[in-house]
Amino acid sequence: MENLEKLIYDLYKKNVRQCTNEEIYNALLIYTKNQLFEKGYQDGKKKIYYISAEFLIGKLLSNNLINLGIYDDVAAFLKENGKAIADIEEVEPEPSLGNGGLGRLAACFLDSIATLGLPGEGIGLNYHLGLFKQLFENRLQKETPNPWIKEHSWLTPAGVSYTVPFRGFSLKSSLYDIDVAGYNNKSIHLHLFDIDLADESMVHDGISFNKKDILHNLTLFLYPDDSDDDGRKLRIFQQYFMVSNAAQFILDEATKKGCNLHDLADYAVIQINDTHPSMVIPELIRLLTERGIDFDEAAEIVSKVCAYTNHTILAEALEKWPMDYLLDVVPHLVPIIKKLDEKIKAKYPQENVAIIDKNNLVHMAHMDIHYGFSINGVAALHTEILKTSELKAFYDIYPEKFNNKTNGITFRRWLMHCNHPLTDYITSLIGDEFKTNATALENLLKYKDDEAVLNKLLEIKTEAKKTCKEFILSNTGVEIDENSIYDIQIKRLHEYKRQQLNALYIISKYLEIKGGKKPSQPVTFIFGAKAAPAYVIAKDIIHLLLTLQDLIKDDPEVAPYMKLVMVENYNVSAAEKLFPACDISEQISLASKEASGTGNMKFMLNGAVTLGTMDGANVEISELVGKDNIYIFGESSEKVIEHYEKADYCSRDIYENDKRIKECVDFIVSEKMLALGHKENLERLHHELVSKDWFMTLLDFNDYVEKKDQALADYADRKTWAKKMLVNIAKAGFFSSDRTIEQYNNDIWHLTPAK
Ligand code: Z16
Repeated sequence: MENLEKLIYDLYKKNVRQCTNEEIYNALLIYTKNQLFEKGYQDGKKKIYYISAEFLIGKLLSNNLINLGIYDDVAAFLKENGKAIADIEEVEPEPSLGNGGLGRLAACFLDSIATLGLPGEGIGLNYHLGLFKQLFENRLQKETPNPWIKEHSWLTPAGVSYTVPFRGFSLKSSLYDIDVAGYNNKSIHLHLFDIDLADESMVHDGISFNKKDILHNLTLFLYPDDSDDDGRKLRIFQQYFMVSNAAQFILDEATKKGCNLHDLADYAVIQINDTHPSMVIPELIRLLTERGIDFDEAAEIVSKVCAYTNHTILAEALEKWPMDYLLDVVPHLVPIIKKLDEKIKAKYPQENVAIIDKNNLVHMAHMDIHYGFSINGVAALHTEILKTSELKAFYDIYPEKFNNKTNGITFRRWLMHCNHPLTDYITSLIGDEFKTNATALENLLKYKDDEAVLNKLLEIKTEAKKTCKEFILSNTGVEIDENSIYDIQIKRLHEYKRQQLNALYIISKYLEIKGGKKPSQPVTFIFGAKAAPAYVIAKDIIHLLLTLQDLIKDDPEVAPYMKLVMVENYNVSAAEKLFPACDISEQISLASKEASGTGNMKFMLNGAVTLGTMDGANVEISELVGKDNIYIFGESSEKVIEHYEKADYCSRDIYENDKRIKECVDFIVSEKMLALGHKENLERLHHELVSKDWFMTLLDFNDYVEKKDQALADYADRKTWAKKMLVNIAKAGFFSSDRTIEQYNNDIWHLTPAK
């Protein structure tokens, strides 16, 4: 640590003790970037280019120190000098370059690609103001910009620039790189393309800005509001800017290594993350034909390079661009897309597999499937649903292209970084093999009846709950009880994820307590969620939660038995404080709707027990831990799909025929609630639940209450509960993103690891 000490002195002419946390952070940033540079980068003939509109990387300092193997030394050095690394971490701004699961998955994947020594790169956009920062005002979500690029940051200008043509003008790009350290291995790059003229000063009134001023707004925000035409078009501008830069970059790199373009597939494989980067297909074809390759061969080459990952079956998330928009933004791609479509129509005349449909909409996923060599879903159930229902017509044509890659999470961030006490304890029991071979966690199973071990796990959990309590106090102003059960639902706010089901349960408990039935153990219900700015009902659900939070907190009859807290601006940093503290993990999406989920894995790894539906990766979790170590409820995905096919679900019938359900739903618009909350929001939500309830909340309510009551009751038997915790941790190894990436490499990418 002498060179760190020297660097700090050179920078500030002070010793560590006299420096502010900001100064130490900046010095550590420079120091860490140097270390990463010195360690070097992975390279190889063939590379994976993971193109994604989102990389939700979180703060990087601690993670980089861990992966460089110097975290303990740096922490000890700071401590000797009267500083705490946790306080230094607070200085780092969190980039919000993603919405949720998909963006965080991309970040976990980069960590695993680097750790496994695979030559690869991430390619995306450098959004200056990120997604948005969530504020609560008047018990409503308010959006504000999240500027994260300070004078010193993890970005390094790469000195690379391309010209990207749009209709009537072109834009010059600049590339910025972020190093992603492998654990005990070299680094890879995250390449973020930007424009030089991005003008943050054009943002006013929260996050509104002139959506037509592309020259200045292109990289300001991630996914601006897509509820109006300008917003949707801006998204096409962003997507094309991203993939044109990516395509030019990839061809450049390959050519430099001796590729003659005919053999591009020996140099590059592109993973298309959801349909956001799909225009890379026609763009690569355009560039190849410009370089003298004929159209049919270009299409064939690209089909050997591109692979597509599907992350959802929700219709509104499957992109279909109106041809007019494409003509308006990227007219030079239109003849290419039309030719690709004609080739398909000649072979497969059925309407449901066309790229361009009869309404002149371009189906991006269809283009990916026809002109890519692999399509994968992100959990076993999800891939099955793709094959048998959502994309059945394609599976019938190309069964060999379909494969499953169940998602994973990096244990470096989601255990070693966010939960040092648990990591150290596991290491003391089974050594540190699990850090590079996650399935070694199963060695913990031999302690499942060891009372000392079980007690220690409970002790570690209680400590984590105390730490989390401090975070919650500073974030929400609410003091929670560390001896209560922590029941947590943290994820984007969406009706299919059913935060409203959780809210209805809380209402039912509230009414029980008011009726004199006191629970034996206090419970804290914790939420964290951002809603899309234009998603009205999602914002109404936030309002319901914030109103309930105050109603309960200020009711002396109820407050001793339960609390509800909603964390403001839920993000990766907040997540790191919440996962270690959780007892009950809420994974309650309507079966068939959550492609995988990854929060479910983070909770399990940190010793929480899942309360969930048979959806996404919950299915695989339940198979691994067995029925004694998970609480499953709700209608099956087959039945749910059948309800949609027959259109026979009627929430009003349930509401009118079940007294308890009616009482809970009506409580949303009760006098007590209306006295605190806004009539418009609460009535709209009530109406939605009674007359539509598209995601079948009421259908699963009774089963949910039963299983949740059971879980809360079981918690009292501390030893049996601790055993459930241990089994969950021990079985989490399968969900390491190292396993996922190894499967991507074996089945799709075929790269040679550097190690
Ligand atoms: C997203 O986060 C996901 C899917 C999608 O189409 C778009 C976005 Cl921004 C999520 C899925 O909802 C989730 O189930 C999955 O675990 C995650 O992607 C990663 O695959």
